[in-house]
Amino acid sequence: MFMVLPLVPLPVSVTEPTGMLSLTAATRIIVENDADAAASVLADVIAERTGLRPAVAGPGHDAIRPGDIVVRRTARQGEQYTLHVGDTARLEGADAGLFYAAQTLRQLLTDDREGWALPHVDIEDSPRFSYRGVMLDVARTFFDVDTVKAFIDRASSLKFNRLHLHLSDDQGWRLQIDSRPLLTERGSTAAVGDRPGGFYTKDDFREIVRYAASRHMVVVPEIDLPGHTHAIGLAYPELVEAPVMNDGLLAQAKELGEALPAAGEPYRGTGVGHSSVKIHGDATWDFLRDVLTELAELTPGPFLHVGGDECLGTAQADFDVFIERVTALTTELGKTPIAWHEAGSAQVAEGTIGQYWGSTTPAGEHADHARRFAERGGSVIMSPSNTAYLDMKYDAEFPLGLDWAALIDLQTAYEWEPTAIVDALPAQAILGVESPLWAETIETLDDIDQLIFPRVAAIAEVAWSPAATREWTSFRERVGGLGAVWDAAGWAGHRPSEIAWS
Ligand code: TNX
Repeated sequence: MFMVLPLVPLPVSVTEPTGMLSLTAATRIIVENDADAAASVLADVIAERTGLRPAVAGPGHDAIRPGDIVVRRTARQGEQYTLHVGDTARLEGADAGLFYAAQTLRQLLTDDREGWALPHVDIEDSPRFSYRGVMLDVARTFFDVDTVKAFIDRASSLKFNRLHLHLSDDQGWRLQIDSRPLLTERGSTAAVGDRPGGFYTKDDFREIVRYAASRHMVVVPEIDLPGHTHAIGLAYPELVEAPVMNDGLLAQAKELGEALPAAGEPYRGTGVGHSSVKIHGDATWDFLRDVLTELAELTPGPFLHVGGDECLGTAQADFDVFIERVTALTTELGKTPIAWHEAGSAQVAEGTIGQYWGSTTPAGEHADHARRFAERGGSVIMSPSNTAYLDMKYDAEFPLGLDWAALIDLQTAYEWEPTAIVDALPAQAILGVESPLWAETIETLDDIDQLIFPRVAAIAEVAWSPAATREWTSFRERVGGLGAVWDAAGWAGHRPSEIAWS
């Protein structure tokens, strides 16, 4: 008689519901052992969905009563949690685990004829992969701090724990750097088309980092190098090569119907691969040391992403020299470098993480490049562009998005297995999964929602849930039940008609 519980990502174990716990005006949240942060998240999500705001009772509270929700911080490690719902509800875990328990409870809230309730269940849960990322391209479109926070809210509700920010590209440089003030003064003014430019001050960036941390997301900042660097040239022309022109790039410009990038002028097109910093110049390396030092200081998380993609006019030997040196520099600054998989052609610094963005059927040298990171003691994040790219269209008619990698409907976003893409890459060398949202075709938070919902939920399950339990027919029922959760949060997005939405 019970509906399928709309839990996404599917927890490791969930018992069959046996009864209901009613939520009433008397429902309290009891906080034990400094679980205040999770308790307040829980109060917020319950109020958002039900209109009932439970009182929060801390140390010295009176006896626990039936109907209370107990949030208890335990010595358990990391992201695992348990959630019991019977006469009372009980959430247990460390800080991140409790946050995830609250997100799971949010999905369990149900409005039956008698009012709001939670089904009696026992849930034990922990993630499959430690790296569960989403990426936002703030270079092609500059998204303000509030929009980034909104993106964090959406991703963290599905238990993503990494926020990769693509902070620089040909169209714009988006982060204040004190030692190189012209980067933002001259390099941040443009974006794609007639969109406004913009950049984050250091305080803006710290605020994003703080907010992300409060939702258990680690910020992974990316400075894309050595290509995607036209905006650097607006500020410091001596550091960059003249725009590259070859047959491939000419054909690309023709297909896009766009003008070619011109030295010293902002680039507002969507082409890729024309630009590079001067790989052998000392001035370039002084610049990179200064920029990456400031970025490392601003970034509490362990990762710095140094790009490495689509250097279509750069000689292989020069590219390899650059990657070897920039990953070594990043390591020297105390951070773990991440680079797009092309960087696997080079002797990356030991421990460098590769981000694979090829197809689920690797072409050319893509698989070799991905394996290289594991051979060098690193690991790989899987972002296959034909299943995990949130900027691809759902279908040919969809008004937003690109289609160069694939059309990605919800089932396509769901039915892929991160360990089955690159042959002979050991399963333990797969650090996790990331879903990038490139911003050539999107301008607003509503556009973001259109492309991420519901596919981001499919990716969340790929990243979190045990492989053996993943099943499309189960997912499609459960995700449909999330429509009401997203509506209550004000997250619109796309609701494909093949799903029965609540
Ligand atoms: C490829 S995938 C890019 C980006 C574009 C994206 C658009 C990758 C590492 N680079 O420069 O924005 O396609 O889908």
